[in-house]
Amino acid sequence: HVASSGLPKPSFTVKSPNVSYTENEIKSKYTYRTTSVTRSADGGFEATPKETVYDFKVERKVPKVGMMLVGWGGNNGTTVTAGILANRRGLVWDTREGKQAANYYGSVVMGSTIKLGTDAKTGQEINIPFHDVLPMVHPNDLVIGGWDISSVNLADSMDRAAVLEPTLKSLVRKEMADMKPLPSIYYPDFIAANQEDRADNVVEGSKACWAHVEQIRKDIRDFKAKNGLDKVIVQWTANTERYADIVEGVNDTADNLLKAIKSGHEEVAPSTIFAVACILEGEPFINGSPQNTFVPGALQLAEKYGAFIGGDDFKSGQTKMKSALVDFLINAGIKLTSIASYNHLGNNDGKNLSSQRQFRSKEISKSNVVDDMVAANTVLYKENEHPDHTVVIKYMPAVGDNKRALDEYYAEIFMGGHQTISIFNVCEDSLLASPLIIDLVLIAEMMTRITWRIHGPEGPSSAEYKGFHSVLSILSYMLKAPLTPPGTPVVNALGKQRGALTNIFRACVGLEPESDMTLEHKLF
Ligand code: NAI
Ligand code: DG6
Repeated sequence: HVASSGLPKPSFTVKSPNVSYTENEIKSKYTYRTTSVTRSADGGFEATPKETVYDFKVERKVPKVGMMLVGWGGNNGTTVTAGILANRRGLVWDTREGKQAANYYGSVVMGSTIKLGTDAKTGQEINIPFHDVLPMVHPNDLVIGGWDISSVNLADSMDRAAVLEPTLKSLVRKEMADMKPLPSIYYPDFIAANQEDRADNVVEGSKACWAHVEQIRKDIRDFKAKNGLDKVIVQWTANTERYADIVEGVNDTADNLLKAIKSGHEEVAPSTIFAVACILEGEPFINGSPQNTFVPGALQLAEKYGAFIGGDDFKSGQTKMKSALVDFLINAGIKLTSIASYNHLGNNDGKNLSSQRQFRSKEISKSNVVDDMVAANTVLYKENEHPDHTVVIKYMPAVGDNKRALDEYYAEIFMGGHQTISIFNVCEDSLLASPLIIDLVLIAEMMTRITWRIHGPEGPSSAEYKGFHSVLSILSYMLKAPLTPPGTPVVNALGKQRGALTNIFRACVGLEPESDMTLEHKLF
């Protein structure tokens, strides 16, 4: 839908004195209602409803956006690229099950809907595509590029990944063969030694230096200029790195981190070099792997520059299931007592994770994902009580990208009984991760066009609007170990994460959060 102004035509408009549309902006005055709780002298709680009024402003012009992937030649990088090309060209290919058309299944933005409201005549729900709530970029329009330590072109690396059907690959091969990853930053100590034979496309130097930051900044600028882009979102989908040690005077503050890079300190990871380059360049950077790319100094730097960052580690199959199932069990009043999570996979990610230090990064991100749900239920769990939780990953080359995840959830039910849930989940790793890569880009980009200010009783608090906090915790739904602004809670529960995402988008067009009360169907 394109309006006469050339801007995308909204699929709905909000009729409210609090919402206004101009050619370039949607403005809303939104009352955020929360409950403030204090402890009273008798040990009880006192709950006070609280209201804060915000003005939100959304830029309507959809920019031309580039998506640059670090690890472009990997399984995720090649799969998401081929998927976007196939969608852009509306491809249909033969499979042994019949014809298959390109789609964006698995993307919240492209594949799910949001309830807009209730039909005034019939009382039935009206749902609209998530993508239509705000003026978002369409993934078909993304210009794709990136870096890899392997020089193999995208067509050949798509073959190496062994994810897509040959019939689809043949349709995108020509275009992908022309795509060649830029040389990348390679510090061998950070990824598994078994990756060394891929590293034939590297920028000179095997430890941090300022020239590396400059090189990445230049790559981003050149990519923008060459493709006439308004902005670029950079995403780390390269190998999982080991954790960087947090060392006082090295990576604990923004200034120290910059100094450490300049002096060639060995505790700076390639992913942190990319993060710093993006922060200084003012382009959003998202970490799709589990390592601690965002050392305290990098976080501080992002805040200082007001640059958007998000992470860590795509939440695709096993963990997504866990963050939905555990949310259900604990909210059902069932006392989960243990989770045993095992998986084996045979792709290059699995090979890299067969090395202990890289596995440890993944083990951490996979292990903390139920903490918030457990802590919230003070009826079932005492303070500091947790279900047992173990995470095992094994490399099994034969199964390739088709990860097998086996989970056993063991729980205590009524009167000392037990419920055991066993799940066998075949997670086609890169096909589950690719739509998340797209969602992260689209949502992060959208967040660069939303600004806010307080609207007090006397009117707006300032003439200026400002952006959201640099740490985009709104991306949590797609991530296993969501990064949040320092000192703020981490939410892993899938339902809550989706609620935050959809309700913030609704607020930007002046709509109330979706409460699911449906009183209109209960009180008449
Ligand atoms: P992959 O091993 O197929 O691809 C990684 C690519 O990164 C390789 O092509 C490698 O050459 C490249 N690389 C390594 N170090 C680099 C550097 N410093 N700069 C540029 N390129 C570099 O792995 P895959 O399956 O694509 O996964 C990518 C990352 O995403 C891994 O860290 C994985 O743990 C993470 N992840 C994957 C999920 C999935 O479901 N596929 C879900 C959650 C996280
Ligand atoms: C094995 O766990 C390898 C990992 O890289 C995962 O495939 C990836 O992190 C996805 O994990 P999950 O738990 O979201 O399926």
